[in-house]
Formats: sequence, structure tokens, C-alpha cells
Amino acid sequence: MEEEVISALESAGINFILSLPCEKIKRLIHLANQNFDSLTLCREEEGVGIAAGLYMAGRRPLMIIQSSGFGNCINALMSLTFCYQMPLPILISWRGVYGEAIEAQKPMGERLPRLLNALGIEYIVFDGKNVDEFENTVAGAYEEGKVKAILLRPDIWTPMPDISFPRPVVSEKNITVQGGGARYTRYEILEGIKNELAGEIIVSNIGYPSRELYDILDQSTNFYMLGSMGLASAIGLGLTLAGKEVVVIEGDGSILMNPSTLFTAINSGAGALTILAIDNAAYGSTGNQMTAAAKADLQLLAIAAGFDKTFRSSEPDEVAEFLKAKDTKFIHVLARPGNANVPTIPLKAVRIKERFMEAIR
Ligand SMILES: Cc1ncc(C[n+]2csc(CCOP(=O)(O)OP(=O)(O)O)c2C)c(N)n1
Repeated sequence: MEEEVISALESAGINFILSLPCEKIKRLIHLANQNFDSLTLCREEEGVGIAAGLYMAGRRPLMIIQSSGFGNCINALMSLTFCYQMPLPILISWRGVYGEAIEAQKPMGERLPRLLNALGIEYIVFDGKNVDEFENTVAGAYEEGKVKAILLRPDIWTPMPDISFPRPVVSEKNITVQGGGARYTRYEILEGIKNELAGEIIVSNIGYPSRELYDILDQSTNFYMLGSMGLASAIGLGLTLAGKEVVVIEGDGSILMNPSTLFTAINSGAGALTILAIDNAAYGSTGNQMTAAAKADLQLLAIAAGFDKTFRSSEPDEVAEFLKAKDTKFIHVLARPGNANVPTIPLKAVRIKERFMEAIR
């Protein structure tokens, strides 16, 4: 069965697998990872962002997750994939039904078809016999630019022994980071590094970061996030995995929503992903409510995730210097809370996507 599914994915043109495992389909995931470029996720939601980045840079990703994990990506699917009209086929290991033994799988699994209907996501159930329908559904997601789900019956898969591997040794790190105060607002920092950002592929965070960037330096290589809070780094990672050099303009609140993506990025071996974390210790775009970053250290978080190159500064000139190298790094920029008085971005989501894809081709 697994081999048939793999060849159907190949025929449908899939070339990148993003997965978070389910025990029922472990052989399928194992084979998918062997047969395609692949990445194991820390959280399903980030997979939606990574898939968006991969797609916009010309790849054809597919996600393989469990029904519980579908619950972890609903807003991302609506405010990113659906809103920007991007394709994404998702194989969902359908738990909670077919004599499920684990009680906690039932509430989500039993409601999954109704949930998909409510979200306007087309789906089929794969029972092992409808391989053609399976392949058409996967290919159809790309032909129609839509999210499509395939619910995988749990009782059709071949068992497989657990994987075993030696536990890697954790590297010891000699860590010193510098403190320092914040002098400038996000807008002042973006304006101060404008020349370094010109011509770069940029993913910019939801809310004022995107509005301010649009005001300072609108360019077709800017991908403005209009929703999907917490996915800026994931979208940047997807683009990087497709070979692009990317600068992500992040926020502290957004990093704290999906800190896992820092870990996924390093685990992926991503090439040239710069995360510019503008840390104003606040949810700036919603009125400067203080975030947990006020008592934490995002640079240390990046080091913990495995970033070898991290920097901290509050000075735009210094940040501009850090930006010069085209490699994977985390730049922790300390900023004062505050938003510039700039209008919302007048571009529609689909227009942002189309001109971005055209520009980075
Ligand atoms: C899932 C979700 N939760 C909450 C919001 C509302 N929201 C939009 S932007 C934002 C603040 C983002 O803060 P941060 O990442 O620190 O960036 P800043 O605006 O401070 O630059 C919030 C809470 C949202 N759009 N989506």
C-alpha cells in the first residue's frame, strides 16, 4: 500500500514532504522521507508556513499529519494558504474513528469531516482502493490552487518496527551574550537598514512591521503577511529550503507563538535564512501589550535552537553590518515599543503573492 501511495505522489508531481508523525502511518512517513526531499516538523502549523514558502519558490510540497495536528493548523490554513490562494495537499492520518483505542483522539477525529466542511476544504477518504482518486486529489490541489485533504483510514497500512538510532551528543556551548537598552522604534530601525534591505527577498511580519516596511521600502521581493501570526520565520524557511536567500522581519510576540520554527530551521540545515527579530517586548501591532520577551532572552532562545551565528544590537548601523553576510543567522534587535502612523497596505493578498513569485523566480 505504502509503495502505491509514494508512486501516486510522484505522479502528482510532489517533491517535498513536511511531516509530523502518526504511529498508524509510520512506514508511509519513513518511505516518504526516503523518496523525497523532506523535513520533520515540530508543529503542524509551521508546516503550513514552510509549505507556502516552498510553493512560492517553485516547489510542490505536501504535508503528512495526524488528525489531531490538523487542529493545530486551522488559522494558518485560513489566513495564509486560503487567503493567498495557494495550493496545499494534506494527508491526514484519521484517528478517533474506526474503533480508535485512544479516547483523546475521538473528539477531534469524529468532528473532522464536519470541520473540513465548515472550513470549505474539499476532502476524500482514502481506503487503499481509490488510488486514482488519491492521485487526482493531490494533483488537483496544485491545478486549482487549493487546500485539499485526504483522510487516511488507519487500518490499511503495513506495520513497521520502531526506528532506532544512536542519541547524538549534545554540544556544549560557551555562551556570552551582551545586554543593552533600546533606543529606536521598529520604524526607525527599518529606516536605518533600508539600504541593506533593498533588493533582498523579505518576509515581513503581520501588522505594523509590514505596514512600516511598505511605507519605507515597498518592493516586489517583499512578502507581506496579512494574517497567520507566528509564521513569518516558517515562510522564510520554506523559501530558504527552495534555495533562496531570505531576510525575515520578525517580532518577539510572533516568535514566542511558534518558537519551534527556530529549532526546525536549524534541524533542516537551511542555507541562508536571516531572522531579524525586532524585539520591542510588546505586541506592538495590537497596542503595545507587554510580551513574555520582556523577561526572557530571544538571542539565548536562538542559541538553544542551534543557531551558530547570533547577534544583538539596538543600533541600525550595526544591524546593517550584520545583514551583509548571506548565511543563516539570528539578529536580535532591541527596540522601543511604538508604531509609526502609516496606513494599511493597499494590496490584496493574491496580488502580494503574485508579484512576489514573479520577482523571485
Ligand atoms: C493567531 C493570532 N493571534 C493574535 C493576533 C492579533 N495580532 C496581530 S499582530 C499581533 C502582535 C504581534 O506582535 P509582535 O510579533 O511582537 O510584533 P510587533 O507588532 O510588536 O512588531 C497580534 C497579537 C493575530 N492576528 N493572530
